[in-house]
Amino acid sequence: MAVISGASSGIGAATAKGLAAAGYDVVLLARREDRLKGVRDEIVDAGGQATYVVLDVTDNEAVQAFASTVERCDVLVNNAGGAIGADPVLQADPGDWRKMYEVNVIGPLQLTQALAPRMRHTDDAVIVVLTSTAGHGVYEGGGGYTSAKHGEHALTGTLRLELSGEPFRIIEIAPGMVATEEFSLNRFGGDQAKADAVYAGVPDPLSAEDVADTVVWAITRPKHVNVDLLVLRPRAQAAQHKVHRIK
Ligand code: 8X3
Repeated sequence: MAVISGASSGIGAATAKGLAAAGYDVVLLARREDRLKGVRDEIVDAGGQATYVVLDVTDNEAVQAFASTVERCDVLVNNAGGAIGADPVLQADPGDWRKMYEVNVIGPLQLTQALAPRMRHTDDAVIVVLTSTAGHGVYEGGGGYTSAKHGEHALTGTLRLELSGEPFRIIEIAPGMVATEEFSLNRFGGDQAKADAVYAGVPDPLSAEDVADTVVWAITRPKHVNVDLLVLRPRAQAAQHKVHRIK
């Protein structure tokens, strides 16, 4: 059984579909029930096994209550996360930074703490963390998000060290520019023009499905193969700041 957080849209939904197609029973977690239902229905209509639970990963009581209903879990994909704003450090709202730390670091921490004990039945437990290239470099206006994603990268690496010798694979996938329906829209508080500007003129940014393919590939490697860290960018993004745009 595979649990995927942030499964109501984007990379999380695409990963849930990919894992279901690979034969996993999937449990979809997210806050929005209408969206979860839609993803669940798509998976079931395609012949897969899926259920959903409405859950905010930053709410530890709810995370614990969910975990207490789980008997066995083989795969956990910590995907829920996101950015708020693009303000320079000197102008940024500390409240936004706190929210980003909560969803990108504390959320995965809580879900991992709650589910890891339920993954010990297998000799191939897999925990995937979707970080970002923002966890491996910084950029102007990205201070709150890059700080949180660096924190999530540190959480992932620490977990791998601490579970060494146990049958866990700890996999970090760090995508760069991915054009999903909501990431940039959420970042800019629903401002579609600002969200669109992020991808303007970029030939073929990554899609949610491109990232999901990679996540499913990493999970389905043999149990002795741990994809520690995989950085994934579109061809048009040679580095965080080096983005090829067609005028
Ligand atoms: C998203 C990548 O470049 O917007 O995680 O920080 S970026």
